[in-house]
Amino acid sequence: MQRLRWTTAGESHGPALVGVLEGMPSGLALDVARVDAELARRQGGYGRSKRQQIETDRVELLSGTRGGSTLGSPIAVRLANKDASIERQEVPTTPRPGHADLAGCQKHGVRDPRLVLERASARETAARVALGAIARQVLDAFDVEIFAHVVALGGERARPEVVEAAFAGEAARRSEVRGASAFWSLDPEADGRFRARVDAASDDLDSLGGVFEVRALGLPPGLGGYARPDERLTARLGGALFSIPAMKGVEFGLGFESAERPGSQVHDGIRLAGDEDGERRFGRFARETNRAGGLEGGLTTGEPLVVRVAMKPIPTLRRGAPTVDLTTGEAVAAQYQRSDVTSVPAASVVGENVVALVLADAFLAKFGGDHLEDVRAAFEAWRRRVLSL
Ligand code: EPS
Repeated sequence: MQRLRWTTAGESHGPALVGVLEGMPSGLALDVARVDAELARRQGGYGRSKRQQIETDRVELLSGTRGGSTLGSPIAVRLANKDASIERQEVPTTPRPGHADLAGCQKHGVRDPRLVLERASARETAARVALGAIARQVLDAFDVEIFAHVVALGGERARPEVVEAAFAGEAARRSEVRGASAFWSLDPEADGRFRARVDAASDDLDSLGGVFEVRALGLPPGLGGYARPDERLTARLGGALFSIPAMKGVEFGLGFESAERPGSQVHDGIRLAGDEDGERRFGRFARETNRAGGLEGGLTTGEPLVVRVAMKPIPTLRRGAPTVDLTTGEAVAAQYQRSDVTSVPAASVVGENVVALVLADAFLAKFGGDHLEDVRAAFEAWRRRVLSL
């Protein structure tokens, strides 16, 4: 059962983006600076376009709070576009391969891709980040950490042992390492290689994709559901991640590699854990490994959620991609105004916050109540019962 509902509206060069989040409990003291920090991270990363120098995304809360705390009513947010030039934008008659331009024009029977691209633009993801950064504050109250980082860019990869070491360490430290990275990665050495790839692609008037990973630590087991197909967290997270523009692949844990191994090398052995495993395991059962990426049967296992997402290169190419002019039928190069060389770092921030929306929803579906204290009481009651099993 879904507890949270969210929607966004707004065009890339319209007056503003807006978002609405319904179903949050009352009594949650909202940290607005935390929302703005996520918006700033989304605007960052090496290889982004000049648009990000124009915008300073800040959330304006329109409803759902009083005195800084949630009321339990719908939370509406607004993000002003400084580049609100929608009426002055020229009509681009050359649809970009890889963008929604052509299929969108065919869908509506129009020859002006601007009627499509204004909404298909990934600018919309700013509103989703704002909603996710609000929703995740419920999970903050239960010490759930959701952390995304870039693991590959333009064919270069972060070193897995460096990434694992960062996750074995303190949360504050990994946040610091990522904060110092121009790519929101955990591997400073890889950043040098990423930068070289972006510079080369920029010189070639080209664009680059990559892979980011989202992990969620401290989730209780049993979130999600198996009774109805649409409760399965694997499906819900996959759907949410694929709803971010330009995402081409999502894998949990071992992902595609699990199709190549025998079962004995895929499934995570169950063991009884000692008390030293501490609070984060919520129970005595633990796993030898986490190849499943924290999900079995559409439910969280209590191990970290690990999901990787592949992003294709941005379709707007400075060199111009082959296309056809919609008005003349002439073979031409798609026009270029401005674009990112890569936005994988930004996409990782979007991924982190849409995962937060889905996980906050799953958490509230299990433990939800009207007030945050009701959520806490339900959670504690469940924890006492399950811990004593
Ligand atoms: C984006 C703002 C847009 C695009 C980008 C995302 O800015 P503009 O079109 O004004 O330069 O750069 O859009 C896309 C990647 C896309 O797919 O359309 C932003 O704020 O993220």
